[in-house]
Amino acid sequence: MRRLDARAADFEAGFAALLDARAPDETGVGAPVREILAAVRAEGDTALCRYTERFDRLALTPDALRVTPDEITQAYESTTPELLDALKLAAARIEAFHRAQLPSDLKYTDEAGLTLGMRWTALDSVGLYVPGGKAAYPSSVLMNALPAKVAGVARIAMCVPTPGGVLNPLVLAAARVAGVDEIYRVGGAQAVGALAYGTATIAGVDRIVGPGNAYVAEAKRQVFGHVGIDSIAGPSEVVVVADGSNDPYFTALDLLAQAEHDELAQAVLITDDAAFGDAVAAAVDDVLKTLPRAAIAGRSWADHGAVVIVSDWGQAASIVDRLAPEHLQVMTADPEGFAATVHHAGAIFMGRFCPEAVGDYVGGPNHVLPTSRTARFASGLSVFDFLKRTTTIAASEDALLRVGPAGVALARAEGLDAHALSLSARLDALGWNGG
Ligand code: HSO
Ligand code: ZN
Repeated sequence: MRRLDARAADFEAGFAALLDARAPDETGVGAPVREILAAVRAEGDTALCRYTERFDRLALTPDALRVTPDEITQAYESTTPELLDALKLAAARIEAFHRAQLPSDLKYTDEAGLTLGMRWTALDSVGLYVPGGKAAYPSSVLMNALPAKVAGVARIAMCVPTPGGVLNPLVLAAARVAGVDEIYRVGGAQAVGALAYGTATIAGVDRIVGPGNAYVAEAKRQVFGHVGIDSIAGPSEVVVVADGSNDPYFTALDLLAQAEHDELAQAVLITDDAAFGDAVAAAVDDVLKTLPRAAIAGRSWADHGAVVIVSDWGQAASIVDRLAPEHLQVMTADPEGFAATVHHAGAIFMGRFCPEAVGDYVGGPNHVLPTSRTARFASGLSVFDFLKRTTTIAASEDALLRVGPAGVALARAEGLDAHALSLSARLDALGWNGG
C-alpha cells in the first residue's frame, strides 16, 4: 500500500505510480484469438465443440451446446428461497431504475417548416457473455440482461463457459429471474466468435456485452465493427473519500470489498485526517487476517492500494478527477456537495451508510462501469447500450424553398452535381428562380 501526502513536494511522483495502468497482460493473445475466430467463422459448431473440449475439457455434440429448460428449472428450484427472494428484489430494483432511464422520442417543426425527429428503437438481438470461474457473478447476469430486456431487445443469447462441465446454478437461476432462457455452455473467444458470426446452433447477434478474460476482451475487439460491443472491462477500482469521523473498520471493509475482486483491483482512501488514514490501514491489515479471499485482497492492497492525505476537499476532488475511478464512495459531512464537484467517476455512492456493495447488488443503477480511468469519456451500462437512434426529416414544398437553395450552393461547391440537381430540379418545379 502506498501512503501519499498531497501536501508534500514528492506527491506527483508517487501519484504517477498509482495512475500506472493495471491492465491485464494481453500480449500474445491477438494471434490465437484471430485463429479461433476464423475457425468458428469457417467451421461453425464443429470448431465450437473442438475448442470447448480443448479449453474447458468438455466433450459436446452441437445439440448439447444449449442448456436445456430442465437444467434451468432444476437450478432455479435448487436455489434457497432466501437467495431467490434476494435475486428477485435485486432484479425488481434494477429493472425499475433502468425503466426510468428510457428516453423519449423527439419531434418538432422548426421555423423553416421542416419537421425534425429522433426516435429510439431497440436492438433485435444481443449476446451476453458471462465469465466462468472466479468472476461468475449472478448479480452481473441481472445487470447485463435487465437493461436489454427493459430496452425491448427481443432476443438475448447468453454464453457461459463450464470448465469440466460445471455450471454455477445461481447463474442459471439469475438468468431465469431476468427472463433469459437461451443459454449456451461455451466460453472464451470461441463463444464471442459464435455470437458474432453465428453457427448452425447459435444464431449471430447484433451486439455483445459482458466482461471476460483477456481472450474474451481481445475477441470482442476483433469482432467489433461486424457487431457492436460494450466497453472492455478492466480490473475494478474504488476511491473512498472519508473524513475522520468515520468508523475505520467500516472504511477498511469498503476498501477490501473492492480488493477482493482481483489482484489487479485498486482501492484508494482519500482523507483529510492522517490519524484516521493510519487507523484504516491498521484495520485493513487486521481484517486481512481472517478474510477468506485474503490472498487476492492482500495482493491488490499491497500492490495497488493507497491512502492519500489531502489538505481540503477541493484537493480531494481534483485527485478523484485524475483517477476517474469506476466507483467513488463519499463519506464526508456534505457528500452531495462534494460529489457535485467531481466530473469523472463511473458511479458515486454518498453517505456513511451507502457502501459500494449497495450498488453492486441492490441499489438499482448498473454495476457494469467504466474502469481503468475510462470514466473520463465512458459511462456505465444502461438501456442506451441496447437502443439506437434514427433521425427523421419531413419537408413541405415551402420548407424546401426555404432551405434548398443553400443546399444547392453547398452541393455545387463540393462538385456534386447530382446532389445539386436533386434539389434544384424540385426547386425549379416550385418556381424557384435562383439559377
Ligand atoms: N464491484 C463489481 C461488481 C460486483 N461486485 C459483482 C460483486 N459482484 C464491479 O463493479
Ligand atoms: Zn463488487
